[in-house]
Amino acid sequence: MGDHHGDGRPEDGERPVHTVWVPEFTIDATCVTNDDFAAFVADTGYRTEAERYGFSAVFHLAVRAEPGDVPGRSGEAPWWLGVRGADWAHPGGRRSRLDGLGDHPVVHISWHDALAYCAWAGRRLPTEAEWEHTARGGLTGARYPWGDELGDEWECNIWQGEFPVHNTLDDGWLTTAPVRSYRPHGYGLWQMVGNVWEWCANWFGAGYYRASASDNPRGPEVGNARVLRGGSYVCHDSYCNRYRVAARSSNTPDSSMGNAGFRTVSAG
Ligand SMILES: [Ca+2]
Ligand SMILES: [Ca+2]
Repeated sequence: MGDHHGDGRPEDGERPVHTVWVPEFTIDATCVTNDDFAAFVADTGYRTEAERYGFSAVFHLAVRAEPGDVPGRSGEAPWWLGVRGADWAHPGGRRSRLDGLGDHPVVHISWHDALAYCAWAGRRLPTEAEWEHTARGGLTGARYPWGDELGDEWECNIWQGEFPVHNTLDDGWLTTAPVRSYRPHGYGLWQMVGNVWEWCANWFGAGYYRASASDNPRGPEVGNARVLRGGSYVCHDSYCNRYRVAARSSNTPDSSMGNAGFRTVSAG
């Protein structure tokens, strides 16, 4: 695990590189889709945290809402807007629908929502170690699931152009892409990097790698934020090169946003 190249920001805690072992598990080849999540909601009547709070974070170019639904911007990341009425079924706000997005990853899902889905499906979230082992697809120390270079053809859904105002759509997508876009990596999984961030089970600790157990590490015992991995369609070298297999991020477990979802692993 960890950043073999020195690409990461020190505060993200991608180093030191260290060896871990994880027990055998199976993991979804793709993120949970809107169709998958709709089946869960139809069966259980579950309401996500974004639905209960009445808003979620939407990338500014993806907003489909009345002006009154968009009260303000955050100073730190003005390209993210808190949009009233944005939720998994309305990813851009009240004026958006899921039409044609059934095979896209479900978004506006908090960590708590992801756990509720997992409980229904008889699955669980991957630990951060399981996620990174999987993302590497059998390569050791590589930057991306397919190797060290981005290459001539896009292998993942990130941002091209001038961030955050002009996206050239070189990779085909402004926001989410269908979960089976591009090509699968060495283990046959799709889009471990790019498209949407993926929730992991454990708490985030920037200093955790210095103290991590080597046998099936499960993260710090306490924390404020849960781990997110893999980067998203908003990632761009100019401010966020976290579409690498070693890159780490986090958010509070009740947070939801239009560029984060999850995949599940076997519960056994
Ligand atoms: Ca893109
Ligand atoms: Ca991903």
